[in-house]
Amino acid sequence: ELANKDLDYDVLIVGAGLSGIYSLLRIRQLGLRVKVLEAGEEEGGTWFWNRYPGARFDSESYSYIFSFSQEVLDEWHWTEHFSPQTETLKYIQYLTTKFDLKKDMQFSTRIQSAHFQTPGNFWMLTDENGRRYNCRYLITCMGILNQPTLPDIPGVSDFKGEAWHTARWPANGQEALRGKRVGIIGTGATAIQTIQEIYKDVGHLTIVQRTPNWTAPLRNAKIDEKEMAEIRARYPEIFQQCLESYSCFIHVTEEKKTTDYTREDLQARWEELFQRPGFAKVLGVCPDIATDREANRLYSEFHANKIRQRVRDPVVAEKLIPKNHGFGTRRVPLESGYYEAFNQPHVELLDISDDPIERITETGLCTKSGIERNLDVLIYATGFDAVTGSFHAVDFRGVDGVRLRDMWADGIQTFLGLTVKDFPNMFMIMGPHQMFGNIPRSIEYAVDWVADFLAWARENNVCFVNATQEKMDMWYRHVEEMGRGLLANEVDSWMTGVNKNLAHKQKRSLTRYNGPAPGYRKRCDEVKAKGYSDFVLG
Ligand code: NA7
Repeated sequence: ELANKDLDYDVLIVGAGLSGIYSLLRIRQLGLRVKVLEAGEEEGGTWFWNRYPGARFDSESYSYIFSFSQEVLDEWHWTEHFSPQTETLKYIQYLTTKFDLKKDMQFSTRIQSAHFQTPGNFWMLTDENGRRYNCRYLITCMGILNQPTLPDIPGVSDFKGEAWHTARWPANGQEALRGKRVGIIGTGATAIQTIQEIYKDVGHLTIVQRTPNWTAPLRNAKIDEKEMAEIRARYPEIFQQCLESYSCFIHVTEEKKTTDYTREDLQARWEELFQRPGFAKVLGVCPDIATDREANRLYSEFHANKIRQRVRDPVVAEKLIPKNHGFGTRRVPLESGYYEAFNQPHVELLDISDDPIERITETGLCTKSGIERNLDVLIYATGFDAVTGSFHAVDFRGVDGVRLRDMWADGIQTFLGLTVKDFPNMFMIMGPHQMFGNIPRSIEYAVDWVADFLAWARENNVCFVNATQEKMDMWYRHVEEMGRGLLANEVDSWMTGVNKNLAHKQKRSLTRYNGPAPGYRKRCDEVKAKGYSDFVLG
């Protein structure tokens, strides 16, 4: 057994996004020797990398941030109900300065491997320059959407114009688009936010859509000093509401069923929700929208009609209406003028659902049937190798050299979404099968849980913790059971582990915990209350 003092650090944290920042704060409070290793040149994670125009919260700013510090809540002024990326990044930088976090952060350090060492029971990390770091405990804070994927189409590297993925938006990006012939591939959450901004600047925009997405109005607004003071006074109430709700958002879900309403009452109710800002129209409806095909069909039709009312060309409108998945069965992004973009003469919808792109050429793209588009700039809004991608990008090896990639080859296995058997002393913040929903709320809970464990371990002279196969199997069954009946789990998306662009085969697998957040926390609290006896301790 190697003594703690012989190791470089007690705790290493990989990633300086919101998870890494809060982990660092909590671990530091325990008086442990800790360091954050971050691939980017600065802190911010998701909000550092995703700088495309229009990037912003879809959740109310004041509910989608940290609650742990009263001082921060008192000091910080959100200027918009749905914070743009620039403001969120400023908030993160303000936290880093306020708590003097940079002295324990090392940037431009991309971890390539993490190997658990026996004997000695410690982690050895190696960065891409070959530098090594060892520690007793490893906390992964790598984010759920941090490995951008390009489309698996021949010729991606042939294109001679400028091209980039939205998560790698260049500093001069918006300038480079001005007056140009631009193509954007993808119509997911990122694309929708991007399109509604860039169409105003470009000469011509071709929007390449393989699958339309449901989306609904965000209804953002500024927050002045007076309103911010009111919000500050309501913080306890806001966080309490988040704590009690299914996925930690402030919107209150109906208790009734869709069929409890008459058609007229339903329309009036939906119309009222539609006018509200944020996720009210996703989370404020009767919960059977998520499970009952007929309820979902009715609500989808309500939204389809909204699209028909906004898009002038009826042929384009029909193409923008999803036919193969219902409202809310994929993550519903919120928009501000997305549909109106399609009413502009210089904006074209290229529907490739029946006519896929055959290749990217030197000058643009070409579909199977021979449709060609010449482009100056090509934007890939093609999503991420989500949730497990950040783990696959690192060579994780546990006890006896077992690879995490192999462990998850037939489906994700974790205990509580926080630990994996044979990857001892490793904790995942926002790992797979963890509660996502309102991510900052989930981060705070997960980090507190891990910090509590570390404090307990020190008091009890424990320096080895390993999950068991039995508990992982139990958790897997529980995750599956919680996801049963949800229409979302029948649909291909990053929530169901589907990304057709990946070179490696990935089995379809639920990536997140689908049950209610209070239930998730109860289970994790119970493990703690039992003195962590579900784990092998040493
Ligand atoms: P998403 O939601 O995964 O969307 C990716 C989009 O790119 C989606 O419309 C895809 O179509 C499209 N795509 C991907 N590959 C291709 C190829 N090869 N050809 C054509 N179209 C393609 O990623 P986002 O970045 O928008 O959002 C991710 C999350 O970030 C989001 O849920 C928010 O929580 C924040 P498909 O639907 O696969 O047919």
